[in-house]
Amino acid sequence: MSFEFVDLRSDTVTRPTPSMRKAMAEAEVGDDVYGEDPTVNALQEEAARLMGKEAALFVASGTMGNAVCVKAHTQPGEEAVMEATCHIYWFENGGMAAISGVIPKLVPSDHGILDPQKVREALRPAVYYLPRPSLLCVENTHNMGGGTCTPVPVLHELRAVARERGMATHLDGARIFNAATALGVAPSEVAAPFDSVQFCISKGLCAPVGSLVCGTKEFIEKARVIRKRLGGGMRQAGVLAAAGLVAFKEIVPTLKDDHRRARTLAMKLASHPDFSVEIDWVQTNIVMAKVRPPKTTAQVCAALKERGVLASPAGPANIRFVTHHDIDDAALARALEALDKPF
Ligand code: TLP
Repeated sequence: MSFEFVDLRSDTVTRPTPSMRKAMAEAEVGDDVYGEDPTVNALQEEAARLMGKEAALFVASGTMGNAVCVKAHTQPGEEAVMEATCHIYWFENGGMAAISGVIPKLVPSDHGILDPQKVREALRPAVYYLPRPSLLCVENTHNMGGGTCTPVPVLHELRAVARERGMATHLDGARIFNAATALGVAPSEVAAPFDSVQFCISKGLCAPVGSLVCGTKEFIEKARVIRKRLGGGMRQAGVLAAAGLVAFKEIVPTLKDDHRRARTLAMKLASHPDFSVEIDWVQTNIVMAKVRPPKTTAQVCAALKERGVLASPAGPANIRFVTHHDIDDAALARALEALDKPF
């Protein structure tokens, strides 16, 4: 057998499980642009049910899901308010500007958790010559915050702030099932304060491709038009959707194990001379470890690779480690062993 790295770069590296591959091979399909793919329809219905929304739309990626929602909620020249290190701002090629013509208003936070009062203070006054803040975006769990969870009461406070100004609310819930697992609530409770939510089946849920956008029936009809305009009208996409249906049943209940392994890894990193970790902020499947200077993140990632472990630099000082379904206890043990000595 060829050598396999312990790949902790992201939960996007997960591969479909054997039962997913079987479901994909056997999926009933049709032309989804005609609304005739029964497996896509089943996935969308189940996604809407899980999120407590009226309807859902299968899209190609989390990036497309966020882009469709930002476009559906805004007009060019308006402002979208969001946390300063969020994915929509940092990692989506300026899509909100290129596709929707909106400008971002960035609100700094503690580990990705927006403070409702700070959001209120960031909103420009309602004066005709100022860009109108029309959308509040929240990320839960928060990726660059280190997989942190915004508690449900705070989400409701954020919604209240947005409503004071007649703004729509969007949740980048790429990892909403991780958030719900860690918070001990149903995903629909995390989604409730939002007019739209996008979540990914292609991260910790192991499906190969795709995200779901959820909202009212009216919103989803608007989103469907935008998806098509972006080239995202897929045809026999049931082969992909089938994996998502398996993920809800088989993978979601295992996310707690990913979180347990992340915590074990975080403790090990915290005791390592070359790292520091804020252990209380390790809440789900992501560990942000700060590299102690003079060592650099590039040096440490290269040395980890030599020891069979992959992780990614995240910003100038941090290395991000992400646990997922393909990291079982044996793989975790290999990662821990690689951290037995200094770099
Ligand atoms: N995140 C990826 C990278 O792009 C950073 C990762 O490895 O974590 N929202 C959030 C919160 C995300 O973390 C990601 C992907 C997306 C949206 C975009 O999803 P995709 O990759 O499906 O476009």
